[in-house]
Amino acid sequence: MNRRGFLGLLGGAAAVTALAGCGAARGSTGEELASRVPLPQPYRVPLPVPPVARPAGVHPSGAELYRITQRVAEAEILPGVRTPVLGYDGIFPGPTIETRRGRPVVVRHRNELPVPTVVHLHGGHTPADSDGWPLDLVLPAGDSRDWTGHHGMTGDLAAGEREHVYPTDQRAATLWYHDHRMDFTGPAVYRGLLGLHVVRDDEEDALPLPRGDRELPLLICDRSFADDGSFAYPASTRECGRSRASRTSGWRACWATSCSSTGRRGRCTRWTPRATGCACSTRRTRGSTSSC
Ligand SMILES: [Cu+2]
Repeated sequence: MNRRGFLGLLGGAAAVTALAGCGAARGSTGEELASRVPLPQPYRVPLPVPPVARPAGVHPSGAELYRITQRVAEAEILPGVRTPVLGYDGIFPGPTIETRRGRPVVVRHRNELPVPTVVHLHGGHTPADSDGWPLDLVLPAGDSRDWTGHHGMTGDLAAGEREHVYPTDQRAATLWYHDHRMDFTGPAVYRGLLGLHVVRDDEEDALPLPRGDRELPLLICDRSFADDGSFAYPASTRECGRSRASRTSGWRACWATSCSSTGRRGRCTRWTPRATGCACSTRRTRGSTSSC
């Protein structure tokens, strides 16, 4: 297979490998999850190039300051089809951050999603407290629920926002930032929480590489679409248990129920809702259960 054929296969979004995470998949790993909406012919949709983020100002440390708001939005990935996404600044992929070796940047992320998030800069040489350890949750802004039930461990919780300090003391590289929350990295990235972060340096400048309009960031990922245009994530419908809707902007967080009190013969007498952290599109999840 030549390179064009390989890219066409990946870019066509027709075949998706089932991803691990969020419980057992309905099928099995490696099974094709075909889209339920018609897909465009290969090479008929212009390559979307995410905007380059502009600094919001200067951080008190002197570093360039960027602000990104994570929110629910709709994207037109397939022509004429609206797809709900969890997006950095509401877009998929998120804005590209351009940095230069030796110039630190600070990225302040605000979480306006209905679920906690964690941001990790993949490939970044990052201090631990900015690196996005999976339990260093940024809780949804204004959300007072207890999200600390994961794994009996609690990380460094932040309410609504967190600053990530990137010293940018590393060679030129194309990095990417993405959600990194314990147990939910797969579905959160699938739903849109990813973006590019480019580091440049003098060594790269000296190479005869394409520049300006001829330098295109290329990010290859596969997605399957449900018949209503939403992303179809290959996960069990049982994972979220009985969902007790907490509707936020057309999405809801899911709740699993666990038994907190048992009576005779071990029968459960009291079920306690526990937030699992899934975010489900309500368009797909009317009824008593939700997929995550
Ligand atoms: Cu990563």
